[in-house]
Amino acid sequence: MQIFHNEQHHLHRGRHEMYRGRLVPCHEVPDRLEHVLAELKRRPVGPVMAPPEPADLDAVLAQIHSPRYLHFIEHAWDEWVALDPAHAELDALPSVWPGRAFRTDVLPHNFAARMGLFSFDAGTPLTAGSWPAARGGAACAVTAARAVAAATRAASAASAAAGSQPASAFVLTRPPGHHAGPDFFGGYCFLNNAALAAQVLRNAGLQRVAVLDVDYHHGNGTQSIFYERADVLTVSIHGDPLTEYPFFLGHADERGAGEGEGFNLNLPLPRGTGFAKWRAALRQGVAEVQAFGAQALVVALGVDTFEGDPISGFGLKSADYGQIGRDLAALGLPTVIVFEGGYAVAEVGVNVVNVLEGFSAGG
Ligand code: OKP
Ligand code: ZN
Repeated sequence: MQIFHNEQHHLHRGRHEMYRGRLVPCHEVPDRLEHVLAELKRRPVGPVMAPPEPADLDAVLAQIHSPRYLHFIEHAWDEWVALDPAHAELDALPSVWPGRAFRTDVLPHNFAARMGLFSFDAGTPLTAGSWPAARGGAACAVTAARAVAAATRAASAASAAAGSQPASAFVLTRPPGHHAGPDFFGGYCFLNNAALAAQVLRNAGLQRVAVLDVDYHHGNGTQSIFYERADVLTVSIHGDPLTEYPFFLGHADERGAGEGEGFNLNLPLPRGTGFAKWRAALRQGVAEVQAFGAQALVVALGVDTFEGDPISGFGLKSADYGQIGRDLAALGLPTVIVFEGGYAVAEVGVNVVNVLEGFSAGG
């Protein structure tokens, strides 16, 4: 398995997120990724590379995100500092949003208004390095998907030796991506890395691509991006939005719309769910991917399903992650695994590499 490491990740370093009336330190910290890197040094599962940015990255970003969103997010930090030089020492956080019955077609001139227009929570600070960090992650996702597609083409041209494993790659990046939608940031996410990987696999000629999201939180951004498309199946296993973030999407009755009808599956589980019930949901998700006839798989891999996660509510143990890797490998598909959540910082490396090791051993 090739590993694509976003070396710009540390440029995104949020100070605070709004929580219950206070600004509290961010959970989504650079150390999360450093723990994965350290564990990959102890237990290498493949070469770690830091790829250059693809020349056509902007064109790929434009396939997933709207032009006015991309323009805003690229220039937001400079606008924020231009408002007041003192802002250089502060994070930008939204505080006003267009609720129901407001207009979203008119682009306000006011900066705070545009922060709200393009976001859905006050937990996602925009900092000096948010754009280069998110862009570096997108570059890794695009490059990883292209590497998997190229290896898949090469293997099918050589009519793949029996027993050889399908191509796979891991995108080691932060900030995460699965909450970022066509034109909004939130849930610590700015650019949707998993959606970009899926789109690149489609661009490379793989006809049906599945995104399987195993992060604790519903992948609302990915769902929204592909909700009306039949060529990308989206499946998410997550804490029930009745009680869990992001609250306003992720219910079982959301099955897709228009041409995408039947191509979204949500598997919400109650807070407190342990591995046996969680794995039963994974089996259901895997069966859906098989029934869809996926030719490639993108896994949105959050390890915030861990029992020790400070902001989540499932009970998975470190040893369970190896089994998840084996269950995913059993699909036998070309696969791009994208790092999402996981906030028990010291255990994030072990849990992620357990998945990758299980994946490499399984199949
Ligand atoms: C990101 B990922 C809002 C804070 C709520 C946000 C959780 C984002 C999780 N003030 N927490 O899916 O791991
Ligand atoms: Zn999460």
